[in-house]
Amino acid sequence: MNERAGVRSLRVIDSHTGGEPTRVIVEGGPDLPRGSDPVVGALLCPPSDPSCTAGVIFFNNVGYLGMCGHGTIGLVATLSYLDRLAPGPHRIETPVGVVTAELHPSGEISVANVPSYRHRRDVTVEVPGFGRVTGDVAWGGNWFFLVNDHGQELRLSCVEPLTRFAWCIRQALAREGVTGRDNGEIDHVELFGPPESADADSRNFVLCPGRAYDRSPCGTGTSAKMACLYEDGKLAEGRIWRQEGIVGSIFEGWVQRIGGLIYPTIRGTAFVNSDAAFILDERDPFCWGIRSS
Ligand code: PYC
Repeated sequence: MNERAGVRSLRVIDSHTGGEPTRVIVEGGPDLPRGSDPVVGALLCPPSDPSCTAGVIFFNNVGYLGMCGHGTIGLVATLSYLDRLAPGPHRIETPVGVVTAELHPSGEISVANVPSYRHRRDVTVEVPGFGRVTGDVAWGGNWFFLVNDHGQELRLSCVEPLTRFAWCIRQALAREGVTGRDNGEIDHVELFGPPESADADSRNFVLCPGRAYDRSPCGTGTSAKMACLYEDGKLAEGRIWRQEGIVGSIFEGWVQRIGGLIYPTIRGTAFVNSDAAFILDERDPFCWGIRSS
């Protein structure tokens, strides 16, 4: 709490993982923080499981995320910057389960994600203005609709039309009652195409729940993709999959099968790029952001 009456501050540390921003609230976090469109927030919480280094709730402008791959990489880079985390593996509690993040001597961070799987294959929806679109419903810590066949160009200069297209798909899924398991809302749409880099296996465009696009290759989306590839016999256990995102950054990933479940791991790098304090002045009517009615 700041010295001045009615004014409090919260400390945030920003990083980006392959271009996608993460803002970790390291001090002064409220119960339900305001969110941002492109920036994924990460509220640090004490873990309920004592074997975990930290608990975290990822959130954006419309709600919270089950898990966030790029955000977990950003969180680990932030905790390392604060000298709160040593190299090696760390269990991190998320709303959808415990993941294990490892800070490697190279500075890269890998995240062994929650089990991932395809829920429905080849689901076709009618997308007004675009026609019939077919994709798979898969879980990678969030629900995704994965589309290979779409006729769109996955270039950064096309993010406006890509956003419109993916948003129309999301609305069509909702209209036609297509959901994940237990009626889980499909709030991420992922389009795939050929990579630009000779080092990558695939390129993607991922639309996030608040209509922002993921600047990184999306850790949970890459997990969902790898689970589908494994189920199709197109990705062997332990084989590296290199997923390029829309800005050209790459996550490496692989899957392991344990006890009949598919566990994806993704690996990437995050850079801390600010260490700031927010001022929350109770006289400021917008100190918690602007709410739409
Ligand atoms: O990396 O899993 C991810 C993610 C989800 C939403 C934005 N990034």
